[in-house]
Amino acid sequence: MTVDSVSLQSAVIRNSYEQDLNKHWEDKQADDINLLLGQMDGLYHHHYAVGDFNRSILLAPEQEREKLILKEMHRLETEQVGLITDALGDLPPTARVMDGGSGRGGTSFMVHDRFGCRVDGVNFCQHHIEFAQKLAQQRGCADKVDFHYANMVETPFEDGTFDAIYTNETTMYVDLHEAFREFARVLRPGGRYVLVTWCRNDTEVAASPDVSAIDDHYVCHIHGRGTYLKALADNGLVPSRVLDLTESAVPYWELRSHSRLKTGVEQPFLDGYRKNHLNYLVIAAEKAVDA
Ligand code: GPP
Ligand code: MG
Repeated sequence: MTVDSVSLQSAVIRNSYEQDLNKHWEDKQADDINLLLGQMDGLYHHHYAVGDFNRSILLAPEQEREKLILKEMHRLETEQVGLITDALGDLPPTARVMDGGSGRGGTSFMVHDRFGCRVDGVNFCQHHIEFAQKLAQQRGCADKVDFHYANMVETPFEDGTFDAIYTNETTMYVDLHEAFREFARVLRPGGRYVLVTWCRNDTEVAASPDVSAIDDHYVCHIHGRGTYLKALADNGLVPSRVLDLTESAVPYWELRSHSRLKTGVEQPFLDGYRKNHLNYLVIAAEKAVDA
C-alpha cells in the first residue's frame, strides 16, 4: 500500500468499528453465494429479495437442483432492484443518483440501465470498487457509472449534488442520524431518498436473538423501525412511501436454506421475519425545501 492510499484509507475509515467492518468485507472475496450468481449475467448483488420462488425446482433431481436454486435466487435478487427503481419514480437521463454502499455494482448498473442517468456508487471495500469499476468498463458505461472509495456518511460530494439517493440493504452499517444528515446535505431540495432495509420491529421487541445473530454474522447493527423514521424526520427527509414487505421476504430465505451454499444466517432471518421481530421495509422520502 502506498503512503497516499494509507492516508486515503484512514480518512475514510474513522474508528475501530469501521476498521472491523472494512476487514469483514475486504476478507470476503471468495463468496461463491454472490459470485456464482453474478457470473450468470454480470449483475453482482449484495442484497436479498421479496416474492415467491418456483417451488417445483425443489423436486428436481439432485444434480440439477442446486443449479436451479442458484438461478432462482439470482432472479429474485435481480427483481428486488425493482423496489428501488419503482420508488425512484421517473428520473430523466440527466439525473444524478448516489448509491450508498454500492457493493459489486449490481443495483447501480440496473438503475443506470433503467433511467440512463449517472450513478455514483460509494463503498469502502477496495476489492468491491475495483470489481465494479472493471464491470463498468466492460459494460461500456464507465462514463456514467462510477464507484468511489468513500464513507457514505462523509462523502466527497458538494451540497445538493444529487437528484436522488438510494441505499439497498446497507444502512445497518451506519449511524442513521449521521447518514441521513449527509444524504440531506448532498441531495437537492425536493430530491428523493429511497431505502430498502431489514430492521428490528421496535413495536414488538426491544431485542431479539435472531437480530443479534444476524448482527454478529455481518458485523452490523440492525436499527429499529422507529429509529429510521425519526432519523429521516430529524434531517428534513419527509416520507412519501413506507412499505412493509416482511411476509414477502420469507420465501427467499426458504429457498436459500435449500442451497449447498447456505451460510448459516438463513434461520435467523426466517425466524426473525416469521415472528415479526424483523421487518423488511421500503421507504421513499423527499428532502423538504426548507430543510
Ligand atoms: C449482505 O449481502 C449485505 C449486507 C449485509 C449489506 C451490505 C452490503 C454491502 C454491499 C456493503 P451479501 O450478498 O454479501 O450476503 P451473503 O454473502 O450472505 O449473500
Ligand atoms: Mg448474497
